[in-house]
Amino acid sequence: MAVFSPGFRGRRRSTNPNLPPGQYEESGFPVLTAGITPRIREDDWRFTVTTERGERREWDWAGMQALGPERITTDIHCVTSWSKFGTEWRGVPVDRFLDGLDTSASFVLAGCYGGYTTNLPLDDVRGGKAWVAFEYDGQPLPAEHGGPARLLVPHLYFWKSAKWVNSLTLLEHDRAGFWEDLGYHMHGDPWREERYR
Ligand SMILES: Nc1nc2c(c(=O)[nH]1)N[C@H]1C(S)=C(S)[C@@H](COP(=O)(O)O)O[C@H]1N2
Ligand SMILES: [Mo]
Repeated sequence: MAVFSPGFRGRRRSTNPNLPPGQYEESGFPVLTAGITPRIREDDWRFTVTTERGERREWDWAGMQALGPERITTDIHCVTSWSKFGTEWRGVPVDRFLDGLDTSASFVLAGCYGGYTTNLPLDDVRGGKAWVAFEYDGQPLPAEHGGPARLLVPHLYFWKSAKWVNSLTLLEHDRAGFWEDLGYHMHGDPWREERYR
């Protein structure tokens, strides 16, 4: 006999080809934060990129906006197994921040107001695959979702999309970020279920 308790949400294998293995479709937008929510005013916001050789660039809010934001519509996938389809964002492609930089780095460590970090292969944030996003659903990005600006890397599990992002450090060798240091995957491709290691 099959027994379902009233609160049980069946996690049947989905027939939706856009749903990675082990994920279910979420209609809300859960907030997942390890620690406090930093409150950063746009006027105080700064974003730096530092190469493996120590070359450093910095943008303020206006400078970031001048780089040419674009609209993004994308699915997102959290390692805790929710996926959300068709989310709408506005943000600056990470490529714009890297343009003309002299680097032979293969990895990047994203840093945030509040101290969170996450590591990614550089190729996963180049080529139009990642953004510094500052609008969600046509509105300024709410603080609990990483406003005023967060990294958006939708093709990887959402823990790679660092909220309140304020730096990218280019690295020759991969270095574990906050969750990666606690056992999460160094890469995090939801289609390969790269959840933990
Ligand atoms: N700075 C910061 N970024 C973060 C986190 C965090 O705790 N701090 N959590 C990560 C995790 S585990 C997830 S699933 C997503 C959640 O984003 P959301 O709260 O907008 O849904 O943010 C990621 N980025
Ligand atoms: Mo997460």
